[in-house]
Amino acid sequence: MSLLIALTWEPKPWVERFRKYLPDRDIVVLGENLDRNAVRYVATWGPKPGSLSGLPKLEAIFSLGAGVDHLMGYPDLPDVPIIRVAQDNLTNRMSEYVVMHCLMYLRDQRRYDEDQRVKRWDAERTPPIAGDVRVGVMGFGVLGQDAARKLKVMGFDVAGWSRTPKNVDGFQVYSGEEGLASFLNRTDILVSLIPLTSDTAGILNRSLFEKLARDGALGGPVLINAGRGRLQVESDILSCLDDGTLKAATLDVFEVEPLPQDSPLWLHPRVTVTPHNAAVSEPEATARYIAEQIRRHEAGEPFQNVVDRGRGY
Ligand code: NDP
Ligand code: OXD
Repeated sequence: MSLLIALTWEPKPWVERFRKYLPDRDIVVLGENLDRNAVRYVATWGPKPGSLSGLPKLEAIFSLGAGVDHLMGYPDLPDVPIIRVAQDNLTNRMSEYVVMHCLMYLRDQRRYDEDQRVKRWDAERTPPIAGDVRVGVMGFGVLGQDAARKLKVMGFDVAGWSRTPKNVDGFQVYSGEEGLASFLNRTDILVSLIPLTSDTAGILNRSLFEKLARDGALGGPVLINAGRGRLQVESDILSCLDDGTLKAATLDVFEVEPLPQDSPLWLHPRVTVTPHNAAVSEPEATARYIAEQIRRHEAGEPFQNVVDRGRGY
């Protein structure tokens, strides 16, 4: 029985790691001589249309990332459980990214970078402390809650927003449409960690930015989007930066990736661009996690982190 790797990335590191953690299985890559009847599991990211069909013994599909929007619109998606990545290696990377960018805004680091470039010694400014800054984490799941806990250790005043109501020790969690305006109204730094679904596409738009707090210690609201690019309306981000509705933005994800060369986001003085690598799926940790899910399944235990197809995440 085999595990099929269906990827748009270089498969070699994945093949090596899956062979290490599943030594008794055939690890096959799509495109190689493939016995479709032998495939029991698929590990995939952005599979080409048709590549997941005609696998009669398939028992599960593993997304190689935390997000599954790359699978949700997939034609003829086999009716087997879809399991997403939720493990510490990826979660810690995301929290590092979120905490770092919140601290950069707190301490106005981009401005000091510029001062250094022009050899300007400006010791007059006193930045706020973290406790003066309200961070709103939009999407209070695995990644959002871990980032929130680590932001709180730094002293930030953190709240969350999720689809359904939840009690999370130490945090005020707003939920649903009815909680959104109050959540935004108390937010100086908006951190987006929600999945891309039919409900969330385009949610990061002018109308939402206009509801962010205008009385904060940073002198204007800031957006950090490390969720998905199609959550954001880039023309709205640009116009909101121009008219002061937003003070700055850190974007790891974009409507079109790689970010096109002619995008004004690249050179905008108040935009920080990173190449969708806030939290990469590292092959070693991800293969270990998937091997453990297969072990659980074959021992009669339930898979963990199964995607709800109805919700789309
Ligand atoms: P989870 O499923 O654990 O959490 C998702 C959260 O979003 C939940 O709190 C959920 O609410 C909330 N949510 C979903 N839909 C809505 C909605 N319509 N309104 C309000 N809240 C909503 O996912 P993860 O935390 O593991 O990952 C989040 C996303 O991060 C991924 O889907 C992916 O897109 C992105 N990501 C980006 C990476 C990068 O490198 N840039 C790396 C990894 C992930 P509820 O709790 O009620 O279900
Ligand atoms: C993910 C990602 O969803 O890397 O894991 O974007």
